[in-house]
Amino acid sequence: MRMPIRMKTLAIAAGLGCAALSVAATAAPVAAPKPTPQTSAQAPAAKATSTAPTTSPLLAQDGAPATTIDPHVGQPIDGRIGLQPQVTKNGKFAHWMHNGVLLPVITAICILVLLLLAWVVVRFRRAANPVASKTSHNTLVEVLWTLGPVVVLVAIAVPSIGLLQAQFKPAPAGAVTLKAIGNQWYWTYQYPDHGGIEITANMLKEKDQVAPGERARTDADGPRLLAVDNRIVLPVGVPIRLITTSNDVIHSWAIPAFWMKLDAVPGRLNETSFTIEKPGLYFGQCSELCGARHAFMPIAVQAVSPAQFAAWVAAKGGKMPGAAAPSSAVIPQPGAEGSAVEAAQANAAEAVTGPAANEAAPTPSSPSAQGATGNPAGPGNAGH
Ligand SMILES: [Cu+2]
Repeated sequence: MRMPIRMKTLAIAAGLGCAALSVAATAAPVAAPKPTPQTSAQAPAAKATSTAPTTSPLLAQDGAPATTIDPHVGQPIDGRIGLQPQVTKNGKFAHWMHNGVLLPVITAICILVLLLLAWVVVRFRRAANPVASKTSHNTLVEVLWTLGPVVVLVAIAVPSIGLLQAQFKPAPAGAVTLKAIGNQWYWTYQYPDHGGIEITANMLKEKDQVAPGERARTDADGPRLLAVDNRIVLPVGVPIRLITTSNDVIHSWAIPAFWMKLDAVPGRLNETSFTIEKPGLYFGQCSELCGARHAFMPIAVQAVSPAQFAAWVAAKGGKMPGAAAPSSAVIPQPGAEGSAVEAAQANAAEAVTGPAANEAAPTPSSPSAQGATGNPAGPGNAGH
C-alpha cells in the first residue's frame, strides 16, 4: 500500500549510513603499519650516523636518553584494532569523537537500516502484499527523513570542524621548533632554536641483514621496521612547533599516537603544533607514497622531561634558548653576511636563477649520510 515511501526511506537511510561511515573513515588516522618483509638484497647497510658523546648514564647509544619501551603505547599491537592510545590534546578529543560519537551513530544507523530492510522484506513480500501501493508522497514522512539526516550531520560537524581548526593552531611563544625534512628514503631533522642540531634518521635493519660490525636493530630500539638509528627527542608538556618540508617528493610526517599527520612538500613549509602529554617512545611512518622504499622511512620520537631534553641537547652539541634570544642578536652591518641588504641581493639573484633551496645534499653534520637508504644503483630498484 505504501511501498514507495518505505523504499524511499530505506534509500535515504542507507545513504546516510554510507555518509556516516565515510566521515568516520576520514576522521581515523593512518592504520597501524603493516610490516613488510625485507630482504638482504635491499639497499646498502645501515650505519649509525651519529655516535653522540654518551657521558651521561641517561643517554643511550645514539645519544637519546635511555628508555624502557612500553609496548602498549606509541606503536601498533598485534591483533588489536582501533586507534592507538593518544597522548596529545587533539588526539584525546579525536579518540573520544571516534569512539563516543561516530561509532555509536554509525552503529545506530546500520541497525536501523537493517531492521527496516528486514521489515520490508517480510511485511511487503509478494505473498503477503499482492496489491502494491500507489502512494506517491507523504509530507510528514518526507519532512522527517530530511530533518533527521540534517540533525545527525550537524551533530557530527560541530566537533569535527572544531577538531580541524585545533589541528592547525599555530604554536604559542616558547614552543620547541622541530623541522622534519623528507628525503627518499629517510628523514632529517633540525632544531633551529637549539644550536642548529641536525639529525638523520634511518631505519634500523635486522641482525641478518647487516654487514659484520654494522648496527642492527635490538628490542631496545623498537619494533621491526619502525626502529631508527637516531631518534628525535622532544620534551613533554612543552608545545612543539612542527615544520615539515621535503628535498625531493612529497612525504608525510605521521605519528598515530600524536594524532599527527603533516605533508612534507618540496619548496613549501607546512606548520602545526602539538604538546606531548606523556613520556614515552612513539613510532610513526612516512604516510605519503613516496617511492620504492616509502615503507622504510619510519619515525621515532622519544618524549622526555624538559630536564632530560636539555641534557640531550647538550650531548648533541646544541644549546637551550636562553638569555641570548634571537631578537637580542647583534644586527649585521649592511652588506655583511646575514644582513638585510645581503638577503635582498640574494632574493634578487634568486628571482633570476630560481630558488636554490631544497637540494638533496648530504649535510656536514652527517657525513656518513645515507648508508641505509641512499641507493647508489639509482632510485627505484630497491625494496624488492
Ligand atoms: Cu616518504
